Amino acid sequence: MDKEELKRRAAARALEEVRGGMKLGLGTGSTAKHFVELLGERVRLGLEIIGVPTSEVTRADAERCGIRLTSLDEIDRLDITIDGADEVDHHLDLIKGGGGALLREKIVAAASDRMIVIADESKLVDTLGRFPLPIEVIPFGLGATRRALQNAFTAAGCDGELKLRPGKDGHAFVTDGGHWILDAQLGRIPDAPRLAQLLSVIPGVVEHGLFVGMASTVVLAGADGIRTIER
Ligand code: ABF
Repeated sequence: MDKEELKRRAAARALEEVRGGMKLGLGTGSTAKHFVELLGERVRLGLEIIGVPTSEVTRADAERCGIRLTSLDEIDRLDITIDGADEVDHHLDLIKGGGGALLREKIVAAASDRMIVIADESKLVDTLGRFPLPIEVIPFGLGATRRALQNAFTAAGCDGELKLRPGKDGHAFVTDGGHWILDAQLGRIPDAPRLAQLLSVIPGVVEHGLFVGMASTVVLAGADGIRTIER
């Protein structure tokens, strides 16, 4: 089956959890985009919800779909965030940020009572790390930040190259927050919670793409049907 169809099915399953009056975090990426489109169809049929987008791309998509939007300055908590992922392991820990929106995605997910991750089944892995781990950094002092990151990798039992994510015109990719992204090619992250802790305390690291203990449900769509894993 076509991968886009699988992503749309996972999105449709997550939509079943949405009720009128809910406040929703709206994820970023191609799978989350399917969710926003399906949600927009329900909104046009009268469903009343309000959303907080996790990126400027999602903001534009949601507005186009007629979804009412707000911000975390206007409301305290969200009922559910629905978002994609680059990798999911069996503990429901995630690598996110391939789309460059990890900072807002993590802020929105942390403000949500539940986080539902939607993906096609190819995203499920035994051990995180084959997908390069995105790390959002401040441009100032990049060399020092890189060295601190390498020390953190060693302390967490992994090793790998750091590549500055390229953007357009030969410049660095710039996130919605005005930062850069280093992609860490680790291959294997034996202890994701430990690495997450070590990365979080490095000055110069704004946020990293390890989402540990945040997802409450993962909806995986495969050729044989949909599988839901709950925390
Ligand atoms: C966002 O989109 C990101 O955190 C993740 O990088 C990406 C997944 O994209 P897709 O759904 O297109 O595979 O959720």
